[in-house]
Amino acid sequence: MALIFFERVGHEGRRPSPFSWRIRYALEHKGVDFEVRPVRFADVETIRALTGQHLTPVLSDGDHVVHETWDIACYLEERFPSNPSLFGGAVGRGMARYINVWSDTQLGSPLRRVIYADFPAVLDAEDRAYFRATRERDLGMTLEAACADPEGKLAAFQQACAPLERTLSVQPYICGAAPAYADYTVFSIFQWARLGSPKEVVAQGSAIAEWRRRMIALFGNLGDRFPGYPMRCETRPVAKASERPEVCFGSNSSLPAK
Ligand SMILES: N[C@@H](CCC(=O)N[C@@H](CS)C(=O)NCC(=O)O)C(=O)O
Repeated sequence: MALIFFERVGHEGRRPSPFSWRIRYALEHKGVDFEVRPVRFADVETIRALTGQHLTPVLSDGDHVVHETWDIACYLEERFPSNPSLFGGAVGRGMARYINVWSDTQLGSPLRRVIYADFPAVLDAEDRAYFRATRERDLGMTLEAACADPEGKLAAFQQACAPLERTLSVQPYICGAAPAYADYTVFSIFQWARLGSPKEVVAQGSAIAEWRRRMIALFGNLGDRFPGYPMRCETRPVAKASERPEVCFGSNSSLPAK
């Protein structure tokens, strides 16, 4: 029986969640078959009924259901020991856990303040009010206030990326010669930025930019499998201003959704 992967789906099939991306890459790395069940925030009762909590992604394997991305990665590693390893042994697993925590706290937190005001546009229309209300409650301010001073917020994020830039300037992947789970975790943060905002957060020509390009291309261009940030029409040539809706909801990704 195939594994079932419950992941957050956004507007027109977009995949906006960084947590889902790291597990998608892990599933491909392991080379296992899986079926996808896309869920919106509004489908929370499906997730609660399965796991007793509200966060996605969730992996279901017959009677066994796992949530929390770190636990899902560990489950995959133990369930498929003969498939390519996500961690490369016990030491690698310990290091990957640290990188997981580092990327969520040290990269994810400053990135929120760069992309959050742009993010509702990639969600299903029914989910936008929920996203805004819960995130503004957590931030204690509006999404727009949290993202004020965009240059300063971007500089703070790029400062947090300094150890990554230094590492990737001397080796192709965080895990060394080939990518593994620590790469997938960190890449998921950059994928969140790339698909959740029109802003470019990576400096052109940087080692991070090259690594991100290699990561997108893995597993048959997995990073581009779903639509990108909706293109703003004002960036396209349009004959008459009166024919120009504010947002086109086209895609800036090269490949159609699957
Ligand atoms: N620590 C969790 C975080 C998962 C998480 O935050 N998931 C988001 C993805 S959109 C979610 O489901 N949020 C639900 C909500 O905010 O109600 C993990 O690694 O799995």
